[in-house]
Amino acid sequence: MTPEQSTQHFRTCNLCEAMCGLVIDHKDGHITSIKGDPDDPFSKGHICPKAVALQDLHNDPDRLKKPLCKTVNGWQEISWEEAFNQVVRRIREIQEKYGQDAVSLYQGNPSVHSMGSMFFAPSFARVLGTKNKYSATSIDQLPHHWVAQHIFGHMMLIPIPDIDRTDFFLVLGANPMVSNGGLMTTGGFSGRLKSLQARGGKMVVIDPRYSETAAVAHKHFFIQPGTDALFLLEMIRTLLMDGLMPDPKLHRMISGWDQLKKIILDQPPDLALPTGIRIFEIQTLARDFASASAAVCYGRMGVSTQAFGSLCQWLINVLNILTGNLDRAGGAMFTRPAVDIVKALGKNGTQKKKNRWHSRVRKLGEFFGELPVATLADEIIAEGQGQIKALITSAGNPVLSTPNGKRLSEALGKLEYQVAIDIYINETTKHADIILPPATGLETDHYDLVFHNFAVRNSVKFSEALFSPDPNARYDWQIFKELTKRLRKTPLPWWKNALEKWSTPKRLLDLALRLGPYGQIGGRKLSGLSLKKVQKYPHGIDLGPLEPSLPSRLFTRDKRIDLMPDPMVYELGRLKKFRFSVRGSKLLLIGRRHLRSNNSWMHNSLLLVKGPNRCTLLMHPTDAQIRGLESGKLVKVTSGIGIIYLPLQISEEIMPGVVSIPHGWGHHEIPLTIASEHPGVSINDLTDPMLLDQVSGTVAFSGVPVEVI
Ligand SMILES: Nc1nc2c(c(=O)[nH]1)N[C@H]1C(S)=C(S)[C@@H](COP(=O)(O)OP(=O)(O)OC[C@H]3O[C@@H](n4cnc5c(=O)[nH]c(N)nc54)[C@H](O)[C@@H]3O)O[C@H]1N2
Ligand SMILES: Nc1nc2c(c(=O)[nH]1)N[C@H]1C(S)=C(S)[C@@H](COP(=O)(O)OP(=O)(O)OC[C@H]3O[C@@H](n4cnc5c(=O)[nH]c(N)nc54)[C@H](O)[C@@H]3O)O[C@H]1N2
Ligand code: SF4
Ligand SMILES: [Mo]
Repeated sequence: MTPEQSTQHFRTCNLCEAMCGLVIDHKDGHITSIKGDPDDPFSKGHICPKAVALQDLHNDPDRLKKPLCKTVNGWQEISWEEAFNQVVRRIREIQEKYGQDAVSLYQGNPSVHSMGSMFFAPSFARVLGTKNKYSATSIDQLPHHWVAQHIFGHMMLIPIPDIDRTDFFLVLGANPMVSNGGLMTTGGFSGRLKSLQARGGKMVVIDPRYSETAAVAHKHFFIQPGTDALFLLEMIRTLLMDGLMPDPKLHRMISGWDQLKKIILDQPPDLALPTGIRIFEIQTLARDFASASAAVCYGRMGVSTQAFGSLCQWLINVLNILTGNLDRAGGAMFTRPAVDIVKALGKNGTQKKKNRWHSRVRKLGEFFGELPVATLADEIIAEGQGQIKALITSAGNPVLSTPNGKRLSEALGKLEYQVAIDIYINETTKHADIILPPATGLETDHYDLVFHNFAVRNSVKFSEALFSPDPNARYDWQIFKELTKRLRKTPLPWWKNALEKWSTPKRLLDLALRLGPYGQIGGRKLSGLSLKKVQKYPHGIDLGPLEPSLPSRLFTRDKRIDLMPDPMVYELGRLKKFRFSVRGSKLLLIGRRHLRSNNSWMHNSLLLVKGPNRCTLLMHPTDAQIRGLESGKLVKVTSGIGIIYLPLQISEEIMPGVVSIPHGWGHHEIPLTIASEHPGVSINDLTDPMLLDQVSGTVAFSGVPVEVI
């Protein structure tokens, strides 16, 4: 295609954490192709099918463009002015009648992929002033934050695997060949893995399923769901028995070593039996890991969202630290992004006083102002002082994404008022009284404020909006800004008012880049970064590999890494009891992600849902045979929470005793044309809100006991 016929647009895909660069050809407002951008220095041409579906999202006739209000005659379009007036009036009424905390807020995953939401939602949350704040964090990466806060002193100081330089990549409970990495922004995991293998490096995968990542690994071990802490403890115990001492450079930077050594050496030698992996295999793996010239252990959803999520993430860090692999090339390293959230948050990323408040019903502790979403339904249902009467969801679908979603769906019916800031009428937003739909996707300027902080290489890129939104549309940030202004009780001082008027995502980003570590104001170089400068590089700018940064980057008071936080002692005790718990005849349920799904919300694209039904129960042939079950037939799956029916898929890729169902399905009674033709069922009608990683309050999705007939 010649340039006269078509125009090219370069941007970063905002759908998952991978930050892939895209080349979009378009003509007269129509997209003619979406491909990976080979000139993007970070992702080097990588793309997945979801990015191609960005055009379906853009053109989707079911996507909302104007505020909708629920009336006795069904949904009716209203003006933004009416919508803002209504929301502000109702929120005020409810807070005046029942108190500030009666209004709750839930922020979902796409919030973090939106620069506008990242800049403007926090002020909105502040004016709401509610203690009932929830997000997808407590069904996802919360254990990483918990551990980062406790050992490095800052909840965002999370080390990232330097996969471009490692020789030994040990992966627990992650499937980056499909997910493209979580808290490891890779922009093309498969290419990076090929380079790792080409230089003689190894990847070893620990997973109850022979996943797409296991299939390309040097070695894969099946593990009993929820037993990773025992596996990690045995790795560390082996190395300590061998006389491993912390690297001298790191020794000066750690505290708690003696206590850690004692507690781990006190563990019994048959500790790891429940994992199902032979102990000598774990010991060999530990020695291989420790003797590699650079090694890194990495664990994601499968180890975070289990009953010992924080313990696992702590042990992963301990293993990396003790083997000298923290803060060195090829190990686990901290990033130096152009907008550095760790620095920007500063002391606000450090919570001195823990659990400043608790949830009313289950007494679960807050963490950085948020309560665990596993208890949102309880807070809506249980009557009494402090009960939630109104809910605002923004970019979230908790009915499909949180445990016992069915109960939450029923609870939403009890609310006096529900607002959804969302682009679709879906399983959660259909219960709302009003929906405020933002302009999104290709209509937005994009900068990954969060994911550059978790990327395997430092880089910077800004993407302009490709299409202008409908003239009447509002962006998320405009919605938040307007609601914040109208809800504020006391007027701002003149200068704050002026600042608020001046602020737009672009202006704030420019300021953040200038103040950042490569910036014109804060940086070393006078010719440093500003938005204008970044805009001159539509493919992005490479800022180099990750660099050692300790101890200066630590936020602990004594500038040491706290190897042995107190709650972990308690968790080790709890783990001991768990080892002896009897599992009985139940199967253990785990999840699974597919390349053509994006949590719950991209199933209205035909490109992504066509082909055989993916929402199946995966079961090992032996388990199917024992139960007399046949592939393709509907089976009944029962947990302590609920019952669902779905087709059976028999495969040796899942270990005996374990079954798997993908999440994000269950599109019933919603007006999304394509999604409702491919409904599937929701795994979260089986998962249990009472099963938590107790220290952080994160949901244990992995290892839910179920029966199948
Ligand atoms: N059983 C089980 N449950 C899980 C998981 C699992 O592995 N197993 N994974 C968990 C994880 S990791 C996550 S992150 C959560 C996700 O859980 P949620 O964040 O609650 O849900 P999503 O499916 O991401 O839904 C995103 C919503 O945002 C809307 N949206 C999309 N773009 C925009 C936008 O630009 N602005 C606004 N305002 N809205 C937008 C979509 O329409 C959709 O309603 O699910 C979790 N749930
Ligand atoms: N295509 C696609 N990509 C995505 C998403 C998506 O929905 N679709 N979602 C994005 C989001 S929000 C996130 S948070 C990331 C998540 O990224 P990942 O964590 O890489 O994704 P998962 O597929 O959930 O991987 C979890 C793995 O853990 C295994 N597992 C389950 N239980 C256990 C256990 O007890 N122990 C061990 N060792 N393993 C276990 C599962 O079999 C699975 O292979 O992916 C992101 N990328
Ligand atoms: S891997 Fe993620 S960022 Fe890359 S193209 Fe796919 S959805 Fe977009
Ligand atoms: Mo996630």
